[in-house]
Amino acid sequence: MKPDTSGVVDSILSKARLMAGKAIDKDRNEGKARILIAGKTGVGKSTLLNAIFSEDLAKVGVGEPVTQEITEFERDNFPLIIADSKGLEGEDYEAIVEDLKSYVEQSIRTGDEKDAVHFAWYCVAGDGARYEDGEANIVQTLSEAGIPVVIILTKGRIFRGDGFREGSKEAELRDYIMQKSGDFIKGVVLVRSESEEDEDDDGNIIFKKPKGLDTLIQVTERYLAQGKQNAFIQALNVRNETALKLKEDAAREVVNWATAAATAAAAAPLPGADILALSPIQGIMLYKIGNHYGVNTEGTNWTNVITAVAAPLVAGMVARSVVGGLFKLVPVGGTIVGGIISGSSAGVVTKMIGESYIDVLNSLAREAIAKGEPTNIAPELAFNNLADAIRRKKQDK
Ligand SMILES: Nc1nc2c(ncn2[C@@H]2O[C@H](COP(=O)(O)OP(=O)(O)OP(=O)(O)O)[C@@H](O)[C@H]2O)c(=O)[nH]1
Ligand SMILES: [Mg+2]
Repeated sequence: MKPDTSGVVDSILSKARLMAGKAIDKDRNEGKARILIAGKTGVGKSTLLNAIFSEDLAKVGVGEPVTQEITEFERDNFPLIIADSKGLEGEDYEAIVEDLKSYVEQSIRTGDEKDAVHFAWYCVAGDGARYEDGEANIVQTLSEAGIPVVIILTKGRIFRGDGFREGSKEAELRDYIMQKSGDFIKGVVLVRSESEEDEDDDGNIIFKKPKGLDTLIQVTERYLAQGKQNAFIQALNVRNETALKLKEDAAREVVNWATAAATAAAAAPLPGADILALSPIQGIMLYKIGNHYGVNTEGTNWTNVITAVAAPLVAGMVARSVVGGLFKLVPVGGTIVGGIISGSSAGVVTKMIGESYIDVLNSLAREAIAKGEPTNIAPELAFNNLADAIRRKKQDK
């Protein structure tokens, strides 16, 4: 007779559910990040947003005019709100400044974190345009409202590496801006948001790749309000190396959380525990990691996914074990002995699943980028590759 472990499994299951629930609550409370983007018409705001974020919010999002000049774009299940300040053309800066003032004051007045503006990108055309006093006024207004501001020189032509080339027109404009607004900004970043056709010295057509976006992502992440970095990182598309790196780091934090949670949930050494008891934690882990890489997992049955993914980790007769609701774990990294699952081996299994998932998503993202394909990853593809990766890892052992 096998010992009846159902009570133990139930207890792990309820602990795992509790921990998964807490992780979701934390996300909810941290909420969305709101970025205000402003600058004259045609300066390249929409193009920049498309180059950086994984959703074309201005196209797919619901735009709600919140003041005369400002429209907010938002979408369900997307952690970013873009406040797009339109109509900065013409000479009527006073009205615009007043409008921006009342917008940011309104968001401060409610005192509600969800109404706050967390960052502002002020765009100036880098291709020879000027930086006007009215614009400096806007920047100062935003800064005095406590919003971190970065000035972006768009349509940059002359770069050195990912930044300015000293002596260039762009560098001159930067120096002028620093002199005017240096006290109110976190920096001036030069970007080229879309690749540009040019001619080399022999008249051959060459393409200059987008530039400066990695620097912009770094600066923004660094100065973004506490607790909002995760939302920002999640909203980035994977095309920029910096974004991919930040996503990987954030995903590793998720794995560390889940590893600790699984270890704690299965605190006592157990005679053969059900890995499915940990599926709430592992499901949340995969869900949160996937969010960073644009895997749309709405409606996913996580227990099924975890069952499929963990199958290679389960000894021998998978079908019987699944039917019985009990998994006998095989040794992973030598830590699971004789079907006993301790807290630490629950952690080892969880960590292995999480790290494999990060590897899988990183390579899917890189493949899509190399082929110039859209980088949203289909969940079936992600889960199949994850199951394959785990099977391969197990064979290597
Ligand atoms: N060469 C080059 N062209 C750019 C760049 N960014 C934007 N453009 C072009 O500039 C034009 C205007 O870009 P948008 O992104 O629509 O400008 P916007 O600021 O959103 O304009 P409004 O929404 O009207 O305020 C488009 O034709 C873009 O293709 C860039 O980095 N380099
Ligand atoms: Mg636009």
